[in-house]
Amino acid sequence: MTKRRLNQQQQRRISGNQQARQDRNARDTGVRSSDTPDTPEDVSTGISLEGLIVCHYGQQIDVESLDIEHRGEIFRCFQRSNLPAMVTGDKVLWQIESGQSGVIVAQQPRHSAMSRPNHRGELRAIAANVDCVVVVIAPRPEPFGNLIDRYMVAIEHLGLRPLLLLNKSDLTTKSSVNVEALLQRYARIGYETLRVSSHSGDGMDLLKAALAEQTAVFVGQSGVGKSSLINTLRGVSDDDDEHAADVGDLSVGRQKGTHTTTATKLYHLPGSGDLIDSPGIREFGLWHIEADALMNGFIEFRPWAGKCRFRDCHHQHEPDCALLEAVKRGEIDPARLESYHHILTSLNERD
Ligand SMILES: Nc1nc2c(ncn2[C@@H]2O[C@H](COP(=O)(O)OP(=O)(O)OP(=O)(O)O)[C@@H](O)[C@H]2O)c(=O)[nH]1
Ligand SMILES: [Mg+2]
Ligand SMILES: [Zn+2]
Repeated sequence: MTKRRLNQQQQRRISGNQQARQDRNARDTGVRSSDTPDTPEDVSTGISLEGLIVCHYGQQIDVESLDIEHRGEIFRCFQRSNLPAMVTGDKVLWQIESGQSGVIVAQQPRHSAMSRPNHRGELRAIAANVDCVVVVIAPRPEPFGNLIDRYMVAIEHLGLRPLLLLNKSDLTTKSSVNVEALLQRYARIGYETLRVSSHSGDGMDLLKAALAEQTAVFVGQSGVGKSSLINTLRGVSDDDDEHAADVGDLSVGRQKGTHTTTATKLYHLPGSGDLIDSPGIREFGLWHIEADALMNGFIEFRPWAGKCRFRDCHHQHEPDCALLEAVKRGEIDPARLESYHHILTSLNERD
């Protein structure tokens, strides 16, 4: 079955048709067409409108109308079976079926996507048309393993902007992992980092400024406060049942997240920009990449690529290894080299 994506000519034709229809509407009625009730015309002629996927749960997809017709309204849609899998953030063409429901008839081209592999190792988008990936960590739940490194490698390969965010700066912790030191490690490498508290508001203005005009997806472990951060950025209280994204307490005892958010959802930031909330994850498996590509994802290793004495150097105990020497001189954090080896081993084991 052929997957339907619009070519440029089709898109031009559709937007031309839509523009003509909108001009006609405005001329004939003198009112914004979104003020007019649904007409049978929408159904019978199958007019395609522009829309944005704002939430995707199983088979059901919420599409926000971007068309002058019904702008800002949400329609519960399903997608035609010949279309590729779509995700929150995808721009689509859709048609009204009845009332507030509709059908997606085409996917518009994506300029980017945040992706991760599924259990078969195939790369799957989790959010489309994303500019920035906010990797959230917190003192509680404690960051685990080399999750941050895996995220950073993936974000680098996908050509997106990473922002490492330490939330819950209001908590003082005696945790075994010193999250402040962890944040500093990435800041030293040159990554953009911020330290905030969604509860006290500390640093939230800086975060808002950093995300202006962007579509940012929030990722990380369950319970680090992704949904709470999005609520605070939107000026909505966590307790506002009608407008807030659901926020869930950590488990009693182990202080782990409780997987409160179950669907990836897009929220508009007042002013400019969009925020995408995603479910917390247990681990981020990388898709298959070669050692060279993995090394390239550790951005501070790049100046040393190809500088080892042996072309097939494994950077473990070989003489004149440029990476080991850089570690000795304090130019590479040993934890990052260890993390690189750890990821490489796990990729090889999986294969
Ligand atoms: N002390 C403190 N607690 C916070 C802060 N931000 C969020 N929390 C709390 O952390 C817990 C988890 O918050 P959520 O926003 O549900 O976390 P999440 O990352 O969206 O979790 P999932 O949806 O399960 O992935 C809740 O009890 C929040 O109230 C903060 O800045 N300080
Ligand atoms: Mg959440
Ligand atoms: Zn080497």
